[in-house]
Order: sequence, then structure tokens, then C-alpha cells
Amino acid sequence: MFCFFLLNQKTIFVNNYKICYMKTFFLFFLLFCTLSAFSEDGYDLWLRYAPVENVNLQKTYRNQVKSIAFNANTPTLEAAKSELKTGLSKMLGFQPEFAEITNNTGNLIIGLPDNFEVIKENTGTEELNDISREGFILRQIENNNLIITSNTEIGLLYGVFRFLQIVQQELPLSGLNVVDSPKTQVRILNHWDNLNRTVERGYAGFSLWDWFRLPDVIDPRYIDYARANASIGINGTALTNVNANAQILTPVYLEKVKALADVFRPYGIKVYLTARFSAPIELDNLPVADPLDPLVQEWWKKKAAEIYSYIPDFGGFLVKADSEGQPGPHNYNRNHAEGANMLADAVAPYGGIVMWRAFVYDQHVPEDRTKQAYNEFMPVDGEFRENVILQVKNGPLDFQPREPFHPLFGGMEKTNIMPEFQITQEYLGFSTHLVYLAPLYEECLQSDTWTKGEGSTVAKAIDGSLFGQKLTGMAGVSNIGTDRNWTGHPFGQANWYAFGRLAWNPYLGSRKIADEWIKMTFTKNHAFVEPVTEMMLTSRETAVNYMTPLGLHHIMAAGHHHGPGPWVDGRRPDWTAVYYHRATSEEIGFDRTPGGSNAVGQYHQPVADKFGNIETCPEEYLLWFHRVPWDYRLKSGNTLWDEMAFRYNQGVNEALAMQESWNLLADYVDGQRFKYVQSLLEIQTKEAAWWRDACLLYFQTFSNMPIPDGVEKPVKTLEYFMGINELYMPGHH
Ligand code: GCW
Repeated sequence: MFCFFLLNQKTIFVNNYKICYMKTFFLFFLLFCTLSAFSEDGYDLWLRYAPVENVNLQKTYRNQVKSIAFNANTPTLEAAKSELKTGLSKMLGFQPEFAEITNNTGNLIIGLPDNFEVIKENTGTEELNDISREGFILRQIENNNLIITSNTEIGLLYGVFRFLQIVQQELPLSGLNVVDSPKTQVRILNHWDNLNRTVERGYAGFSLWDWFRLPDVIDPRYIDYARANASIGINGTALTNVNANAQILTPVYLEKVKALADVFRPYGIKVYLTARFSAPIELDNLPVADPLDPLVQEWWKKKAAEIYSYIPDFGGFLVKADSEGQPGPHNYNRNHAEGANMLADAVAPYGGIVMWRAFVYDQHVPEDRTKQAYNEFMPVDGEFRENVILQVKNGPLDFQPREPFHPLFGGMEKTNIMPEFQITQEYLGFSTHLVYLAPLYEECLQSDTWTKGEGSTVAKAIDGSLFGQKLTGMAGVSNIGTDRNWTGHPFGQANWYAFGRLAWNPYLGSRKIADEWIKMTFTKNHAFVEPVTEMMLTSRETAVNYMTPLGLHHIMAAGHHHGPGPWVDGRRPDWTAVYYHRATSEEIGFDRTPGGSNAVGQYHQPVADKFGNIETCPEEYLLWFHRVPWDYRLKSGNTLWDEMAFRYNQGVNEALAMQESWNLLADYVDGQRFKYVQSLLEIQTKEAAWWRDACLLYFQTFSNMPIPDGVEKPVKTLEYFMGINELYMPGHH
């Protein structure tokens, strides 16, 4: 195109100046159109508002929203209105008129029930009570007019976003009747962002928070961040790394935090900070940080008052204590409840909360690492303040490609408890592997704890329906950074989206979420949506296959966690791979049955028996719970060794299949995103083979069995793989 333009220009110049000018202009115009139609950098996420593809439907929509009645006189409502304007004009190709309600059809009426009589008449008190503070109602009423209503302005904003999403997905507005509200209260991203802008386990560039230029420079990106979050109902952000730096609590930084909080407020997003337990010592030279020491308690109360003087709606603290070198109440022989309660008392007068992490383990405790959190927290169940919520990783180890659900879900009945999922792909190929994580989240949420009989799912244990907790929530460790497309991998955006949707409603299915996301992010064309949905839905299992099939875990490279490292040894045992797979020439796996560490004993019956019995243990958790002889026959009839080899190989084949499937889709995606995903899938396939070959060669030194027919034989040697030493990996310091 560009060459054509240059050639043409040359010939035109010798002829006539005017023609040259016009032609050049026209060619520029064409060039612009071509580029804008065929290249997208992914910045717009699922908020692209592409023109409605179905022309008839577009006409119908235009008639349905000809005139919009919406008195937007606060920052939140203005944000909603501006989103609506942008969204509708881009999708429908016309500017809807904002006016009073007309007598004709085609009115979209947006407001609280008190704002418009017609809204009051068309909503029931009961349904309004049911949707509480953040829910909304979208409804087509008589005259075919449409209403968006809620009890609060934030609910209206959420309603507007949902309305726009319906149009983005080209779903009918006729007969519209959506009554929806979030099932959890605190839906929060955790940024593991350091004050120097590096991001722990971040693979999409640097931290969005430009601390150096804040509070004066407000990067427009902060607003887009808030829009994206609000569009899926995320209402909290913990700005700083859980491996905390006390400096964030000093006035210089609080000014900056305030600036961010001011940007996020209209979008219903509260700001939270990580509290370093030893902050009183580090910032003000107190001799101790003992939670029962009145001076320490006083210090935190004053600190809370100070923070609230900057940010009146500050959300509260997120704390990692007594874990991986972080200070905590154990330093003073106090327990977690005593530590958490001290902070909770400091923020309580202002309505703040404390999210206290349960990710604790100690190399000096001889107990199986996966049991330690349960052992520490169960004895203090019921001892936490009402404004404390325990934040528990989905599984008992550490965000592995697959783990059974954490036994604290369904274990702690008298404590507020929220799951923490990792959105950033620390153990799942960083931002170069396409791994759609909704199936992982869903698997955990749908696991049955059996605490109150069958159907006591994790979802019910965390949304208050099983134990009646007053404070509920869900946290996701963010995968966002300064990369232009936010998440590094364009499909990483789906994991951010999926987290938000599941935090809002933990009962949603992965397929539905994928379908929504694909349609808004790429196209509604079935020829694209169908294969991409399949790719996404199988991608997590694919990653499990080529990384850690059959319940293997923690066999990644040390430190940065990129690539395979089943041989990792020679450091504190709970940070090695050999501690977890325990391979010998006879068998492999971690015995967590009653004969072994008895981690199964932390689950309710019949789950404990099911996991504890090699015959009934689901094969995907086999080596997590059992030591299994290499020649043990699995359900497929294959020996363990053969099955392991087949699964690794299958993972590679599936990665290849994703690549092939994507290669057929060039016609439906803009060139830029198409090519980028294509290159990333190439990396993924290569790395899948790396995992397979390295792991099979290594485990073969124990099994001493041949790699079965049908499995590609490694070309390189084990020594080669063990010699790979990747330096300067992102996200690792
Ligand atoms: O998975 C591990 C990570 C650490 C992280 C820790 C945690 C923030 O490797 O980088 O520290 O989990 O969750 O606290």
C-alpha cells in the first residue's frame, strides 16, 4: 500500500500539481483507513465498541435508543454518560440525543427509581432490595422504552456498562430484562507492584503507577484502567506488592495514593495498600511491632487516621505476614488473629477492612508445606474481627497449573474468607503462553467441600451462602503492566476479564465468559468465535499436560519459575522440585494419605477418603496425593510411566493444534494482533516441547523405562536442558 502511494506520487508530480494534491490526500486517507481497520494494538481491551456488524440490528438499535434521558450531574454519572456516548456512537454510527423523555418510542431512561416516575412504576421494591448497592436492572418496558436503574450511582454505572456489553455482543434489546447484582463484596485486583515500578511476577512491562510523577501527572491510562475494571465490576485495587515497602505509608506517598484514589473514585474503585507489619519500627523507630503492645496499636491508629485524612474512603490493608521473610505477629509469639485484629481495629472507625493472607509456611516446620496454613489458621477460626477477611490462595501450595482446592475453604466456618487467584501467569508460561484461566478458577469454585453435605461448593463457602459470612470477596493477582496491550499476551486480557466476571458471580461458566470476551475483543463472526472458544477452553488442560500432568507440581525452574526444573535441589527443601515429586527408581509422587503426611485429613469426608484412596483419587491429582509405582496401571490401561509420557506429548500436540487453528483465522482479525498471537503461539509450542523433553528425560533416569511409541523422542540431552540458565527474566528480582 505504502509503496503504491510512493510510486503514484512520483508520477503525479510531473503532471499536475492539483491532481497530485488530491490524489495524495486520497491515498493518505486510504492508507489511514487501511491501517485503522487492520491494525489494532489491543489497548482498547474489551471496550473497543466496534461498529455493529449486523446492519439490520444496527438499525433496530438506533431506533431503540434514539433519545436518552439521563441527568448526569456527578462524576460517577458523568463517567457513565461519557461511556455511553462513546460506546453507542462508535457501535451505532450515530450520536444519540440526550434529552427529556419523549412521547415517542425509542427512549432509553437511566436513573435511580426516584429520578423518574416511569422507573418507579416498572420496578418492584423487592427486586430493588435484592440488588442491594451495586446491582442494576435493565428492562424493556411499555412503549418499548428501555430503562437502566439501580439503588446507587455505581449501580447505574455498572448497568450502563452491561447495557453496552449487550450491544457489543449484538444481543437483542427487545424483551430485555436483566436483574443482576454481585455475589461478593470486595472484588479486588492485587498488584504486586514495587515503588521502583518493577512488578513481582509481572510479565507485561512495568507498574502502571508512575510514583515519580504522581501526584501531579495523571496518566490518562489510570482512567482507562478504572473504566476496564468498572466494566466488569471490580471495585478495589491493592496498589502495592504484598512483599511490602513501609514507605508507601508515608505522607510523600500518601499524596500520590490520594491522586490515584481520586481518579478511581467515580468508577467505584477503592484503593487499598499493603501494610508492612514492621512499619512502626521502620518508619518511627518503635522498638517493636508487637500487636499487643499499646504503643504499637496507637501507632497504627494514628497511621490509619492519617491515611483517611488523605483518602476518606480508603479501603483498608492487605497483609502478608510471617511468610517468605515478611515480618508478622509470630516475631512476638502472637498468632495471626492477634496481628490482623490490631490492624482491623485501626481502620474500623472508618469502615476499613483488613485482608489477611493465609499464604504462610515455614521451612523450619517439619510439616508438609501444603498443610501449614490450615494448621495455623483453623485453631483461630472465629477469633478474627468482623472487618477482617482471610485471603486464601485457591490451592494449598502456590498457584500451580493444577492444585486441589485449599482445605481452608469449607474448613473455616466462622471467619470471613476470600479466594486469591493468580491472574498473572507465574507458573503458567508467563505472558507468552495462551492459557485461559477461567477453567482453573471455575474448577476451584465448583469443588465440593462437603462441609454441609453434598453441594457445599467453594463458591458457596466464599459468597456467604453456606456459612453466612458478612464480608465476602475475591482477589486476583494482576497481570497488568505498561505494555501497550496491558497484559503482554492479548489473551491475557481474557484472564483479567474472567476474574472480574467470576468475582461478580462465582457461578458463571468459563464458556460463557470466553464467548462474551471474544465477541467484544475480536469479532462476533462464528467462524472465529467457535474455534477460538475451543482453543481457550482447552488451553489450561493443555498447559497442565505439557507442564505438570497427573498431579505433578512445583517442578519449575528455580527463582524465576520459567520453564521446567524437575531436578531443582540443593536449596531450602520446600523451594526445590525434588521435595514434591520424590521420584525414585520404584515410584514417584507425594504421599499425602493417612500413611503419609495425611494432608487429605484436612478435607471433610467423603472428600478425604476420595483423595486418600488411590483407586478413587481423580487421576489429575494422583501424584499430588499418592506415591505411585512406575508400572502402576492407570484407568487407560497404561502404566504410569507411559501415561505420563503420553500426556506430556499430548500437551505439545495440543499446543501445536492451537497454533494451526489460529493460523486459519487471519481473515477475521486485524493484522497486528493476528501476527502477535501467532508468534506467541510459536513460542508456546516450542516451550511445550521443552517441558516435555526435559521432564521425560529427567524422570526417565528414575523409571528406567523407554519412551513409548507415539511419543516424540527428545533430540537434545538431559544435560542440555539442565544447563539452560535463563538470566534477566521478567518479574524476578
Ligand atoms: O508464588 C509466590 C511468588 C512470590 C509471591 C508469593 C506470595 C509476592 O513466587 O513472588 O510473593 O507467592 O504469594 O506471597
